[in-house]
Amino acid sequence: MFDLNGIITDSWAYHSQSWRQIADQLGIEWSAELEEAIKGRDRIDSLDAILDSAGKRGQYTRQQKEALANQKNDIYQTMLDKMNPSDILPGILAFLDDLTRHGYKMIIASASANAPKEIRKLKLENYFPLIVDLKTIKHNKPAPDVFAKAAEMLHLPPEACVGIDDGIVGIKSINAAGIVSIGVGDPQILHEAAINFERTDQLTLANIRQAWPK
Ligand code: B16
Ligand code: MG
Repeated sequence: MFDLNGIITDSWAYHSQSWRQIADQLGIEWSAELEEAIKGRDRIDSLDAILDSAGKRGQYTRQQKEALANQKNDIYQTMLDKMNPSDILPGILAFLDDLTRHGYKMIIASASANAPKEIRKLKLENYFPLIVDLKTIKHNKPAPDVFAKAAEMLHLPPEACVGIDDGIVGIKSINAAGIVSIGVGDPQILHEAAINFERTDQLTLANIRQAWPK
């Protein structure tokens, strides 16, 4: 089970740039902590985290927040138009090919409503005919719903699955679903992951087998 942004492609950088523009517009200072806090969170939760960082959540009505979230998505969609297969992160295609050769089932478990469009842009539909539809779940990451739904769609029990994510909220979601978690990124930040790699090109079956929790 694959998270999308930060694992398959680097569109996390686009998300972060888009939110930064909104934060600037609202006069809210950007920080590394804020960036980490919103990584992998859905759109409204991300906006709430940005407003909370400046104690401003109460100053905005639901309609105003929806307008800001839509504005962020418009900025993001413009960046997305340029996305193409060269945006796939290092080692991912080789890993997907290896998993396919070994008969593993694969699915996208992303918090992003833009996931189907991104998979088409990256030309990865053949690997990922299955993408969790966010309309079918109640709570986004860090709740277990996205990964639990992914297991259901694969017709597998959670303990037969492995989830890969670059965000702490994603790792929490995988763990809460009873699935073995692989974090890709800073091991101090992703310390709740069962297995950790710093970069996507370290994602290989051999490395995973070697790091498998005893
Ligand atoms: P959208 P992932 C997440 O995708 C991103 O990491 C996060 O930054 C973004 O806010 C969220 O999707 C929602 O995205 O605004 O496109 O619906 O990492 O779960 O693949
Ligand atoms: Mg991610």
